[in-house]
Amino acid sequence: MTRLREEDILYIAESLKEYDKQLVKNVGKSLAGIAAHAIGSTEKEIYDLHHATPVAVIPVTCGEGIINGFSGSVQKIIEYLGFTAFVTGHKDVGGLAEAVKKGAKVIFLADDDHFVAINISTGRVVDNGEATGKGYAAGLDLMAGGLRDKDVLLLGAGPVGTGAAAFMSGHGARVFVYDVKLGQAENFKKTAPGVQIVRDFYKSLPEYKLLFDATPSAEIIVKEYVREDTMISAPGIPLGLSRECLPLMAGRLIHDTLEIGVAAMLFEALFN
Ligand code: PYL
Repeated sequence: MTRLREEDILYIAESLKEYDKQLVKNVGKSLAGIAAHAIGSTEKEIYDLHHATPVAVIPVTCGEGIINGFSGSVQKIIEYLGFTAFVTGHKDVGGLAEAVKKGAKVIFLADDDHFVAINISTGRVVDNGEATGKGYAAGLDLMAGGLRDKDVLLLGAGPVGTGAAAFMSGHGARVFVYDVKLGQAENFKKTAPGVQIVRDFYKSLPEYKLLFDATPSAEIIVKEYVREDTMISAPGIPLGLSRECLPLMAGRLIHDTLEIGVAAMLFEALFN
């Protein structure tokens, strides 16, 4: 998992409204609508049932420590979705105690290896990787007008790819997975029924209109491999598209730093 830098996070809160407008224009639904689609629900159902659920975000100092702006950005995304959220004044164990004392029912916290949302009432634990995969797959489903009977090339057989494959296969897509570590793709196939393995990356890339980039590799997709109808859902950080591709992908690329993942985590943690 690529560790975010302060500069990756800096503008998230102030850009949320504009980013959401872009999602509605390009994908057809808002951040909340995409996250609700990821869990097979609707914004209305989630708000009707859970809008009063307080959420806490706990800064965690272990490992490489706090990323300035990380907890605050997670909190702002959750508030933007219409929920009450606060960052605990204390960190680590003190923050957990504070969150529970202040009545939080869902808590978000991240160390160097895991970013989770925990529903204290139900015991549900949601992993950022799988939730992000589902959220971005839901976005691709919406942007593509449905994935049923369509081929998707999934790049990256890790936790994000796992969540994505589950959603896409469940929505009728034929999922083809490539991973630079063939063994990882083979293990993935064992847990993801129906997924087929692709072995030659650059030979395969031009054959697919729908791409899902769940890799931490930068600039692996160059403009020679982008068709005028290519659609890419790209949770991977850094973005796997080369800069020269960006103008070619206007309106057909989904990519952000935390937004869709946090929204999908929250809705999955709330939903019983
Ligand atoms: C959750 C993000 C998404 C991509 N990479 C993941 C990452 O940067 N993980 C590290 C998060 C550390 C947070 C730090 C804090 O500020 O609480 N422990």
